[in-house]
Amino acid sequence: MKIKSVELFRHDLPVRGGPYKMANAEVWSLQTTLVKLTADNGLTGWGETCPVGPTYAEAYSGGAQAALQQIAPALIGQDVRPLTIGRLMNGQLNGHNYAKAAIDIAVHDLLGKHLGLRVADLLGGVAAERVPSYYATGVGAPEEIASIAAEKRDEGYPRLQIKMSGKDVERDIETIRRVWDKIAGSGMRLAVDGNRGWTTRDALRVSRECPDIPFILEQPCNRIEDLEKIRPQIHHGLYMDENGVDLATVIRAAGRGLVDGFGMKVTRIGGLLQMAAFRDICEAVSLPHTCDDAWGGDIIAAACTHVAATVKPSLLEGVWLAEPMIEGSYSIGEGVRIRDGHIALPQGPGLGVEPDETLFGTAMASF
Ligand code: 0XW
Ligand code: MG
Repeated sequence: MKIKSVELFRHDLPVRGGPYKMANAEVWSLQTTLVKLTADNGLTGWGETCPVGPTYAEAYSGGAQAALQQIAPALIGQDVRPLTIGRLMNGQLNGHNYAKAAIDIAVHDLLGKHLGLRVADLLGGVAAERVPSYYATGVGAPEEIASIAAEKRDEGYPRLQIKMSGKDVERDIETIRRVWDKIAGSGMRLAVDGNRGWTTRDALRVSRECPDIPFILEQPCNRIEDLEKIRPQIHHGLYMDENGVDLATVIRAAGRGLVDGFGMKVTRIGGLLQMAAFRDICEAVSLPHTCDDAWGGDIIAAACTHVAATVKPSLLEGVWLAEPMIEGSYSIGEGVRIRDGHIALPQGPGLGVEPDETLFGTAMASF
């Protein structure tokens, strides 16, 4: 089976009740980029990449679209094989993992459909048919975030991530305390996500002033050097998110004992093949991690859920989906949904979701 054509589409995903606020981003609507691969046997595979605005990571939708147009012509006539396509893409463009990931996801979808296998089976095999999700609040007033925490606890989410403003550390500490008052004893786990926003001074203060609250600190500061600086002085587990840009960085961070886990994004690491390697590295050194993306519709949601279903369950921190925060859906059928804080693995073959292509209009580019 060889790739016969590549089409790129753009589609807007409006934020329900927007904006969604993080320390370094405030977004009302996200433009997602979709890749459709058609094979010489008529089968199709879909991929997606959707940066959460231009300031969350070194990624933005215009960059994804330009990178995909640079790579796409070289795909025509190639065998549908994730590893060889990955190497081929590296030969066309240096870096730009988040764009390559959309092609990698589409290749997995197409190959799964061809072989009659779910993507999770292509990635090694299913460990769980239903995976835990977690809810991520935006930045907000302490009392507002505490009431969201209570609501999500009651909905059955096993984990909550709260976003810190990075601007007013006293208020951030108050938010943590109020949230913990609501969830302590419930079994719900807590991640405090700085999204790179705190100085090391403020991150140290948060940890020093909340020694009694068992949260993990996620990407509190901007750089790896900042994490190194606070690491020996904090009382909390430290997770890397935005700094985990590739496998080499993950290997260094894990090997040196810099972190206790990762928040990982399928597109940031370069797609499902890289994500499976990341999963195996984490399992080898017993580090827990999430399987998320920064944003995206049902194709991204399915990709995250399929890889999460293959993770050793004791190491899976959860799968974050943008689904509760997106107005509308582009899927035919129900798509991938969170129920009682958990997600059922889509039934295959491939990703197990089909987009309604008519919603995307004409392709922005075809090869
Ligand atoms: C909560 N997320 C998974 C979604 C937002 O894009 C940010 C991200 C994170 O953990 O930083
Ligand atoms: Mg994070």
